[in-house]
Amino acid sequence: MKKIITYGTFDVLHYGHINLLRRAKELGDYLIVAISTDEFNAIKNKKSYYSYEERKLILEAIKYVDEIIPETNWEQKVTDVQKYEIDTFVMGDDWKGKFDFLKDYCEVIYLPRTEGVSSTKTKSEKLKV
Ligand code: C2G
Repeated sequence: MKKIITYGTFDVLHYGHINLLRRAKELGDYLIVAISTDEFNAIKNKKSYYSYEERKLILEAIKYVDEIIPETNWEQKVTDVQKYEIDTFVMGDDWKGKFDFLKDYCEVIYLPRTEGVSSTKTKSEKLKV
């Protein structure tokens, strides 16, 4: 069984996130998503509209997602890859190169981001229709 992992806040879920999750799942058989906790978001200087528990509840409903774990720090990726026997680490290419150190432990793939959508944009723009 080919296991994939990806990390993120996944706030105000949108089709950019869904494209990422679908493509990540297509790379293997089992997708683990490490969702940033509210405390780690503070470390990332990122605020989220939904709490960790709410973001987890939403992601659990996505058919591409097989398991959810908390992301509590920047350092956990190597141990996660070993602990969960991950074959492939996937992130959007806004992170291109940032996690290449994981290449010693698993395949590292950066996927093109979906243009034109972001949680920040969704939260700030006026309603269109
Ligand atoms: N994403 C995307 N297209 C968008 C927006 C986001 O492909 N229009 C991808 C991002 O590249 C990322 C994932 O969706 O791979 C989750 O995005 P965020 O919740 O913004 O994740 P981020 O805050 O970048 O956290 O340790 C890694 C960090 O936790 C990543």
